[in-house]
Amino acid sequence: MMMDKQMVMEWAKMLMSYKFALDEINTKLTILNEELQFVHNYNPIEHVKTRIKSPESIVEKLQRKGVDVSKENAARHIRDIAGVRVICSFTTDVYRVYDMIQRQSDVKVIEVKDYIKDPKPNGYQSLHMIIEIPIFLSEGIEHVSVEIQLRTIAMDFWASLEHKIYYQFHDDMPESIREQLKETADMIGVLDRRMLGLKEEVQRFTEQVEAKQTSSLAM
Ligand code: 0O2
Repeated sequence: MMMDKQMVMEWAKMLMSYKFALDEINTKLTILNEELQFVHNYNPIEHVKTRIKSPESIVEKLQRKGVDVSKENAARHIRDIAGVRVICSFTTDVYRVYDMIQRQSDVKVIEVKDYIKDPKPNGYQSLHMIIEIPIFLSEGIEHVSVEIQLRTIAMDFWASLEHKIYYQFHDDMPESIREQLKETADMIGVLDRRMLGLKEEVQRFTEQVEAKQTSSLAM
């Protein structure tokens, strides 16, 4: 599709709004992480990645959906133009961060897909939320949608490898590779549960030691 100068300007302006929405989400996540670090000496977020979909992949996705290519249709039909990936250590952190985001009064949750509770048939696990947030521009408020993917480090490891393999084969993935990906995804689930169990055991141990120290000080 050829874009004239006016269209290029309009698309650039639209993408700028999505960039501002990502900036807002990034700030929200940084505040939560820093506050939790300060108050509880614990940060649930390992790291955050953001990306804006390129105009080429927006056009490709619109065409795949059989929708006319326009700025308005992009905003209406593609809800992951702005994407945020939040990587946490444990599944409990994933739900904790999810809960803290959805409770913020300027965040409107449009849709939630829990692929941790119900993984995709290929084994993919992540918690997806589509939200809408207001951004305050010179001429007024714009409500912008953002896709937030929350997952553990282990889930992220699996998903990045699977993504690369998928792009190599698309729908012609050899059955043995498909099976191994599913098996490794199941192993990721087991690993995440073991790591969480370990973390909880360490926590109980630390609490017991602290309780002993407090009672011996009181004597
Ligand atoms: P990219 O290149 O990461 O942006 P929709 O976006 O609503 O039209 P869908 O499939 O209903 O499509 O949405 P869903 O299930 O919420 O998935 C959206 C995004 O999640 C994908 O974006 C991927 O980033 C990720 N995802 C979903 N399924 C898989 C999977 O099986 N493996 C991996 N590695 N990632 C997955 P895009 O636009 O497809 O890709």
